[in-house]
Amino acid sequence: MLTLYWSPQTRAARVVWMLEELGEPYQLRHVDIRNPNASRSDEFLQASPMGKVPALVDGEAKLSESAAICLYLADRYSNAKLAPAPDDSSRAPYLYWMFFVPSVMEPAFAEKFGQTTPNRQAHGWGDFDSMINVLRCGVAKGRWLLGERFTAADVLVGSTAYFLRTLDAMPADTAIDAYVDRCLERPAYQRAIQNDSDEVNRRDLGSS
Ligand SMILES: N[C@@H](CCC(=O)N[C@@H](CS)C(=O)NCC(=O)O)C(=O)O
Repeated sequence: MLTLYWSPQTRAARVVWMLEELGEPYQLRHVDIRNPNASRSDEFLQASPMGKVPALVDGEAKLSESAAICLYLADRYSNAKLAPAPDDSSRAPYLYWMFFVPSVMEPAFAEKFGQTTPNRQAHGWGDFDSMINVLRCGVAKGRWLLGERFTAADVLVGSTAYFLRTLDAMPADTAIDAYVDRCLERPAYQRAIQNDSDEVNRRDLGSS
């Protein structure tokens, strides 16, 4: 059984969506990240040396970083067809979007809302407005980032865009709004969002 180290209302929600899309059985292990003095299990820290959620344990495989986890799961559980095969040319845009979230979306967002000075040429993520423009073009091409095919890249990009929307940090944009709405229509995403709020209310899971 897959184990996801998780905390409510965090980036772990992305991986819950991914797991729901896969349809593989999994269990959540709560990590009390809001209490720095709470103990952390050895297994959690082996999977997540930074002590952050999400972290995944799948037998001998242990890893953290939400993008790495989604890449791992899509390849490891390939029956769900959430990743193009290495010899498929659409693997190239797939990888681009998988890396776009941690390499561009996240730092551009942190820069803008941390009110630090943008430097489009020097910073690897460009700046927030450039990031939004690239995202707008990417989601305007088809139903999903790779056209008709939904992949793990949509889990990462869609959940991050939705997160920005919930913070009122996403500029109004017809194409991005419609894309996020399409993501929200997916039953797996609805289950993941529901689970997150159920667990917020219950808080009865085992701790790390
Ligand atoms: N780059 C990481 C970021 C993970 C992250 O920052 N997680 C936050 C919650 S959203 C966390 O665990 N914070 C607690 C801490 O740093 O102690 C990823 O994408 O998984």
